[in-house]
Amino acid sequence: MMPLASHRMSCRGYRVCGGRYAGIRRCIRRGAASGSSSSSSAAAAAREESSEEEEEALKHAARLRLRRKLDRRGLLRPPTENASRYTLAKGAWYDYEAKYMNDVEARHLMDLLLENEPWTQVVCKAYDPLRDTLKDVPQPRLTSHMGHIAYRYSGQTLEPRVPTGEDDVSANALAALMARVNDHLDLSEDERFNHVVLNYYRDGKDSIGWHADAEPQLGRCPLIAALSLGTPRSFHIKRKGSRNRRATRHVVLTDGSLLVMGGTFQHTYLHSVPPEKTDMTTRDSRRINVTFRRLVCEPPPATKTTM
Ligand SMILES: O=C(O)CCC(=O)C(=O)O
Repeated sequence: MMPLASHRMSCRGYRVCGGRYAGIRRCIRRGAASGSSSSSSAAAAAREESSEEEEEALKHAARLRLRRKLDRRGLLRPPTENASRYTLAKGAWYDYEAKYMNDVEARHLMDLLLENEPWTQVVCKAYDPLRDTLKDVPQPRLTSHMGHIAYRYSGQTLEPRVPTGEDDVSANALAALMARVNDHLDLSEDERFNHVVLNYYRDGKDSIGWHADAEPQLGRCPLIAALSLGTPRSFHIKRKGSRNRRATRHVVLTDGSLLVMGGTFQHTYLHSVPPEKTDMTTRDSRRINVTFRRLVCEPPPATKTTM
C-alpha cells in the first residue's frame, strides 16, 4: 500500500495537469481503493471517471464553439510568417516576432524618436487616503502620440497630431512605420491602425501598471501591435479579475520585436511592464514602446478635455 505521504505527492502532481479538482478526486479514489476492494467503491470510482470524461467533453465542445465564433468574426487571424502564436484562455491570444526590425534600423528609429518626439510626463490624480484628497502623481514614464482622431485614454484626451510638413521627421517616420506594420499584418482597409501611442521608459525604474486597452473608442476585441526598441523589458500578463498580484505569463520584449495582442485579449487579460528589480543604471537602460491601435470613432464630446 502506498504510504499517505506519497498519496499526497501524487495528488499534487495530478492537480497540475488534470484540472483543479481531478487530482483530489483521484487521490481520494486511490485511498479508498487501497483501503477496501468492495465492488461498491469500484462502481463509485467508475461513475466518477465517466462524469469526469463528460465534463472534459463538454469543455472541449465549448472551446470549439468559441473558436468557431471567433473565427467567424475574423478574430483568429493567422500569425505572420516569423511570429509565434501563444493562445490564452477564452479566445485571447498574442503573437511574438523577435526580429521584426533589424538592429541597425531599430537603433536608428530609437535615436530619431528620442531626439524629435515631444515627450511629456503626464500627471494623474490619485486618491491620498492619509489626507483624504486627490493628489498629483506623475506617470513613471514619458509619453507621446500620433493620429488624426482625438483619443480619450487613461483619464486624458490626446488631441489629433499629424505630420506638419516634410521637416516633421518624427511624425513622418511614425506614419511610415504605421503603414509598414499595417502591410506586414495584412490588415484590410477597415482594420488598419490609425493611431500610435509611444511610451519612453527612461531607465529600469520607469514602468506601466496593470491595465487593458479596452476603451470604447477601440471597438470590441481590438487588435493592438507593439514595437519595442532599446533595452529588453519584461511584459507581464494575467487574467482580469485575478486576485493574484503576480503575472501568469511573462514575455521578454527585445529590441526590434513586435508583439500583437488579439482576440479577446483586452477584455479578458491585463498587462503591465513593472519596474526592474535589478539595478539597470550601469548600462543604457532606455526603452521605447510604439503601440499601434485603430480608433473606430471620435471620443464622446462631453469628455473631450485637454490635459
Ligand atoms: O511598454 C509596453 O510594452 C506596454 C505599453 C502598454 O501597455 C500601453 O501602451 O498600453
